[in-house]
Parts: sequence; C-alpha cells; structure tokens
Amino acid sequence: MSRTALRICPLCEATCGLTLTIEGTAVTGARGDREDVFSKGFICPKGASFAAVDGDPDRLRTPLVRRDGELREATWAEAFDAVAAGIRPIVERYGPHAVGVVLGNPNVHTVAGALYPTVLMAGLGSRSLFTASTVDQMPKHVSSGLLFGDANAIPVPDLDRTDHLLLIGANPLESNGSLCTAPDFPGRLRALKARGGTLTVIDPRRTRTAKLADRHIDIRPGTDALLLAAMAQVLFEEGLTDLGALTEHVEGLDELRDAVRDFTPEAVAPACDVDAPVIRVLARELAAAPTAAVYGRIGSCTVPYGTLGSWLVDVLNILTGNLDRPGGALFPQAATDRTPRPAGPGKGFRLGRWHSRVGRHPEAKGELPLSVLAEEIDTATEEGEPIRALLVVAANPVLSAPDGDRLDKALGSLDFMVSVDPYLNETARHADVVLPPPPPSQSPHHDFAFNTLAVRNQVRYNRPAVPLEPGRMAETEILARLILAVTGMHGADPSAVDDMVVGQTLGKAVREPHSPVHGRDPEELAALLTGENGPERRLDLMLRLGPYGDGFGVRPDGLTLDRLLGHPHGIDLGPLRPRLPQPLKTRSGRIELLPEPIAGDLPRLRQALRERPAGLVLVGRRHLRSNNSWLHNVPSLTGGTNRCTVHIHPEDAERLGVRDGGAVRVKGAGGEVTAPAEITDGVRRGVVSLPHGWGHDRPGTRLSHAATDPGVNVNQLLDGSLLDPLSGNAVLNGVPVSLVPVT
Ligand SMILES: Nc1nc2c(c(=O)[nH]1)N[C@H]1C(S)=C(S)[C@@H](COP(=O)(O)OP(=O)(O)OC[C@H]3O[C@@H](n4cnc5c(=O)[nH]c(N)nc54)[C@H](O)[C@@H]3O)O[C@H]1N2
Ligand SMILES: Nc1nc2c(c(=O)[nH]1)N[C@H]1C(S)=C(S)[C@@H](COP(=O)(O)OP(=O)(O)OC[C@H]3O[C@@H](n4cnc5c(=O)[nH]c(N)nc54)[C@H](O)[C@@H]3O)O[C@H]1N2
Ligand code: SF4
Ligand SMILES: [Mo]
Repeated sequence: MSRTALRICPLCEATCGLTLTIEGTAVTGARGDREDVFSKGFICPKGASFAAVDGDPDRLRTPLVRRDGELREATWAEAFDAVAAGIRPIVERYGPHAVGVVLGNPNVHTVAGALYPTVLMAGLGSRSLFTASTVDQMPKHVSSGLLFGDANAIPVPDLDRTDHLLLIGANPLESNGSLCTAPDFPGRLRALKARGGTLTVIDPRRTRTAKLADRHIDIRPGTDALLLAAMAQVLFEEGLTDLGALTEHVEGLDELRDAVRDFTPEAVAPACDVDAPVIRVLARELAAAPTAAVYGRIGSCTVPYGTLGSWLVDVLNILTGNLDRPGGALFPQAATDRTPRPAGPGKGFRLGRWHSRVGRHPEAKGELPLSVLAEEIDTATEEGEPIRALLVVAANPVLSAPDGDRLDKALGSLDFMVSVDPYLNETARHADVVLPPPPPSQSPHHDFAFNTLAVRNQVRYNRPAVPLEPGRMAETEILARLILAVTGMHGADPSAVDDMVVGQTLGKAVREPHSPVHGRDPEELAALLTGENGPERRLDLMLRLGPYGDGFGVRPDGLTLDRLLGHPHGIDLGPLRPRLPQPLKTRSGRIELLPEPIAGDLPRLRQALRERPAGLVLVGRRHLRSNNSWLHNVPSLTGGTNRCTVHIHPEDAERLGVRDGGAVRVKGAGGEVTAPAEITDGVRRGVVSLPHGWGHDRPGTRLSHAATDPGVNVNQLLDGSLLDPLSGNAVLNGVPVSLVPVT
C-alpha cells in the first residue's frame, strides 16, 4: 500500500516542498507540494527525480574501513574505533592544525551540516578549515563583512516586488537561484516582466535567463567590477545618487565618490567590451526605476575581482536607495536567527587573523582557500606541520577545486582520511574510513542556511519521511560521534554533544539583557525543550530564542518546534521587511561604504583597465538536470543536453578548425582535457565554456552510471594559483586557455 509524506527538496537552494509517494520503505515518486507555503507546488526535473536520487543502488549502505590497503565493509563501532585510532595520535603528535577539515556544499542542505561542523571545529581547535565557500560565494561574505560588519548579512533581491532586476553572472533558469532562495525563480522572473518590470542580464553567454531579459549585456568575463564601478561613477557624476532613508546609516560617501572617479564608462568600456553609452543607460535605468535590485552570483564571485564586484553590487543598491527597502535588496529574518540584539556598534569584521602555512594566504571567515588545500598537504615548510589527516564531510574537492590531479595525489599521501559521504567518489576513494549518511528520505530537513537568504520569510520542518533502515545511522549522530572520536571522547553518548551546545547557548542567553530568557535558570529552560532527539531539541531551542520564538513563554503565540510540527506545509512569516540599522555589526554601527581592505584593492582594479586577454578565456555553466559533482550517477538526470562539452563560438571554431562534435584539446595552466566541441553562438567570441563536476573516470570509485559517460574535469585546467586576494576565492571564470582540434 502506498502513502505520501512531505519532504523539502535538498538538491538546490530553491528548497521546494515535495510530496513523496512511498511504497513500504521506498520512495517511488515525487511531485510538488501545492500547499507548501513557499514553493506552492513548483518542482523541477531534479526534484521530480527524488526517488532515483534517494534510491540509487550505488549509495553506500555500511561504513567502509581500509584494511590491508582495501576499503571493506565494517560495523559502525569498528568505523569509529578506526577514526579515533587514526586521528588522535596525529593531533597529539603534530597538533590540531595537522588535521584538516573540508566541508562541501550539501552541508548547507542537511540538518547535520548546520548543527555539527562548528562544534567539530571548536572541539578540534584546528585552523585548517576549507569549504566550498572559497570556490563559490566567499567574496560576498567578505564584502558583507566589511560593509555591514557581518559576513552572513547578505541582502537578497526582493524578486516578487522589484520593478527592475540587474542580474550579473547568474543563470537561475538552470541553477534555480543562489544566495537568493526562491522556489520557481523562473516564474518569479516572468511575473516581474508581466507586472511591467524590467530584467537586465550581464553574462558572456546568452543563457536561458538572458533570453528572458529585456536587455542582455555579453560582457567580457572577469570585468564586471569595472562595469559596476563605472555605473557608480555615473550615478555620482550625473547626480543620480539618492540614498533616501539610508543616509543616516551610511558613512564614507565622499570617499567612495573619489575612489570611483576615474572608472568612467569610457575608461572601462574597452576592457569590458561594453559600449560606454550602454553603461550610462544601465546606471540611469537603475536610478530611475521606482525600485530596483542589483544581484550578482557565481560569475561575479569566482573571478579575479570577486570581492570588489560583490561590494559594488551592494554599493549600487545603496547609492540608489534600494538597500533595505521593499522592491530593492533586503536582509531576510529567519526563524532560527539569533535573538536580534539592539542596534549599535558591533565588533566589526576582520580578515587575515591567521594565514595559510605555505602560500601565506589570509583566512576569511575562519577559512583558508580550498585552492591551497593540496599545497597545505604536499609541501613542507619550516613554519609548521603539513596537514596529515583530513576529515571530509559532503565534499568532492578532487572535482570541485582547482588542479584535481595534484589534490588527488596529495590525498593519497595523507596519514589518515575520513569521508562522510553517501558515495565512494573521486575524493572518498582515498579515505581510510567512509561514513555513509542515510538517503534524504530517512533524514530530517530544515533550511537553517537558506532561510536566511530567502525572498520570503517562512519556516518549514520535516521529520524523516521513512524510518532509518536497519544498520543505518542518522547523519546527525554520525557527526556527533565523529566529534567525540576526534576530540578524545570516543565512545561517549552522542547526545552529550547536543546537551553541551544547549547548555552553552542557554548559559549565554540568560546573561544577555536583550534575550527573552534574561535572568532565568538555564537548566529549567533546557528541561522545557521538546523534540524526539538532540537535533530536534536544538531546533526547538533556536526557534524559541529566535525572532519569532515564544521566548520560553514570554510570547505565548510565538514559534516552538511543537507549533511548527502542527504546520506540515510550513508557516509563512511574511514578506521581507526593512531592518536597518539592527543587522549592522560594524564598529561604527553604520554601513562602512569604503572599507580599508576594499580601498586597498582598488589599485589592482585600476590596472585591469589596461588588461586584455591574449587568447581564449574559459567560463563555466550549469545544467538544470545536474548538480555540481554528484548527480551524474542518476540515469534520468544525465544525457540529452546535459553533457560535458566545450561550447565555442562559430567564428572561433572556424578560425581554429573545430568541427561541431569533434574532439578538442583545451589547455590551461593546470593541465589539459579533451572533450567534444559544441559550436554555438550562445557564447561570446573569445570565450569557451565547460561545465564543472565531471571527470568520473578515476579508478576505485563506485559510481557505475557516471562512469559510463565520465566527462572531463574542467578544474584540471586550473593550477590553483589564481585567487581573489581578499577572499581567497578561486578564480574559476575568465581563465586563459588555448584550444586545438584533436585530429
Ligand atoms: N570550475 C568550477 N568549479 C566549481 C564551480 C564552478 O562553477 N565552476 N562551482 C563551485 C561551487 S559553487 C560549489 S558549491 C562546489 C561544490 O563542490 P563540493 O562542495 O565538493 O560539492 P559537490 O560536488 O556537490 O559534492 C558533494 C558531495 O557530497 C555528497 N553528498 C550528497 N548528499 C549528502 C548528504 O546528505 N550528506 C553528506 N555527508 N554528503 C552528501 C555527494 O555524494 C558528493 O560527494 O563546486 C565548485 N566548483
Ligand atoms: N542545475 C544546477 N543547479 C545548481 C547547481 C548545479 O550544479 N546545477 N549548483 C548550485 C550551486 S552550488 C550554486 S553556487 C548555484 C550557482 O548559481 P548561478 O550563479 O546562477 O550559477 P551558474 O548557472 O553557474 O551561472 C553563472 C553564470 O555566470 C556566467 N559568467 C561566467 N563568467 C562571468 C563573468 O565574468 N561575468 C559575468 N557577468 N558572468 C559570468 C556564466 O556564463 C553563467 O551563466 O547553483 C546551484 N544550483
Ligand atoms: S528547484 Fe531545486 S529545490 Fe526545487 S525541486 Fe528542483 S532541485 Fe529541488
Ligand atoms: Mo555553490
């Protein structure tokens, strides 16, 4: 007999509510949940393939432990014994920094990934933290940290109310959106146009999103910061700045005007390959729109001027008075956000509190660049110990970070490695212990991260749709046990981890004058928490202390876990609302428009005015039926147009003698790859495009379908040396390459 269960889709940032069909313990189908308060029934082909993703026979069912050089099935007890025995001696002998931690993208999609990694890092005391953020959005964190004093205060375009959207280096018709959680992003863009609004897209490729736009600017890759600086310059020059209600919250306006003075449209036009009059029009349209939002994503972050570009996105929102106003770009307020503190000066944001050992790269947000993980393992220096052990949680850096071959070799040289991953993939194949989490149907779901980036405030929670299969361990328990094993508490009850966090959080809350529980007894409060297990009690705690919470009885109709469980399709918390100055945590208590590190990086941008690529440059692309490196094992999501091909413009193809479908060899600083060419005028001249996450041809993996059409690893073209200096983010777009047909 079949039944249904609700489950939010974990496959991209849109967080659509799904209705799963379940036969026995197997998911057999998925459709959009029409009653979901946020997604209202929207689903894409990835969500519709939930059953196949969830039931993939290649998912590991038991832990694997390496014995005599071979990964063999083991019990959970054996696996955690092996973890403790492998990690502790390294910590004791070489210190905690010799243990590296890599956190990959799915951590932002799981309850476990939200609740345990910070506890892991604190317990371990290691500074060797590398995450997907430094091949993605770290420039945005840094610019937010500098402007607003909080690296996680990221303004989100008010898609449903804006009159004008300027979208830079993002392709939400394929990606479904990023740093802007919006189920049915395509539908929301169509609605913008239907209500008379305008959409401008800046992208070197004529993407599906660009085709929807009123105006498409096919900019030269890597030059967006120049174009945005010129737009700011025009706003100043033509007297079009109008900060409105922001005026009292902003400092540094005059300094900013001086800083962008020489970035005129005429000065940047040759570098961007966008005509100066067009740049003036872009600035005037932005200023003239009743409301407008500037929004940048991957193509604006993963470039040499990623932080400057991310900063300029918000500068333009501020100069036109669009930050923090309906229809502009606003700060969401999630149900699990901390209790809002009163407005006023904060601690500010600092970069470079420590540096990487080999290349002396500054930390950002407590992280080192993923691009330098390999050298931190394979290069000895006098400064300290190389990384000798690695804990990899939900990451596949061999494919997702620059120079996979070097990292692959470095991983092979480690003394010890643990991978928490459902697949034996290109990275996990080096592990000594693989700890597989259960499939999504057997896991709870709450969007701790994406609700802080959502275009509408709302809250939803799902308990597991299917009970844990015998022999499975919840990922929350896997991570709690991992924490205990690597911090010298191996074998303790994993609920001790949750109890400790609850105790610390309440202990702090009762001392904060602005907390609803100020002055109360932490133990008495802890006893009031509900939930079936530690993670649920922690969710209850966060909800109750949060901005909509019941404050443990202070606001009796406020949120609690119990109340949320009574709303299986979620609770709508309303549209985004102006929040300034409360979110600001700068030392001045104001928006610091021209922070010192930004001013210090502008001379580099000024040099870029004169730079032109000598030959072809590479950009990436995403496909609706793909997701980074790990959905290529699902037959219904591969094939057709979702292939690892090199897009090249017809004129470039002709000049280089490239045939459509013929093999081409692409060469970059880090190596070369050979893939079929696809001739299309969807890329601009001088630009070629390859998707990432492919290259499933290494031995020792267990991805049987992916291996049948492995594709190539685009990141092999990079040598890891190109970084945005302020954020340490990898440069993945606008990278010089050469190309020849293979005869
Ligand atoms: N050239 C190029 N490179 C890129 C990008 C690009 O645009 N161009 N994009 C970058 C971006 S934005 C990102 S975010 C990174 C992503 O790169 P990574 O962070 O490495 O993430 P994925 O490739 O998605 O791999 C995620 C791993 O998590 C596993 N996994 C899936 N579900 C779960 C789960 O529930 N629990 C656990 N523990 N594991 C799970 C998968 O099996 C997979 O092995 O790639 C980056 N790399
Ligand atoms: N289907 C699918 N959805 C996904 C993912 C996936 O792999 N597949 N990954 C998820 C993840 S981890 C993320 S971070 C998001 C990313 O979400 P998006 O940022 O929307 O991702 P992309 O589709 O890579 O869009 C980036 C665009 O930037 C363009 N671009 C490249 N270089 C430049 C440049 O220098 N300037 C400008 N202006 N544009 C440039 C590219 O041509 C591309 O169209 O997507 C998420 N959703
Ligand atoms: S848009 Fe994203 S969240 Fe929605 S169904 Fe597709 S993959 Fe899942
Ligand atoms: Mo990402």
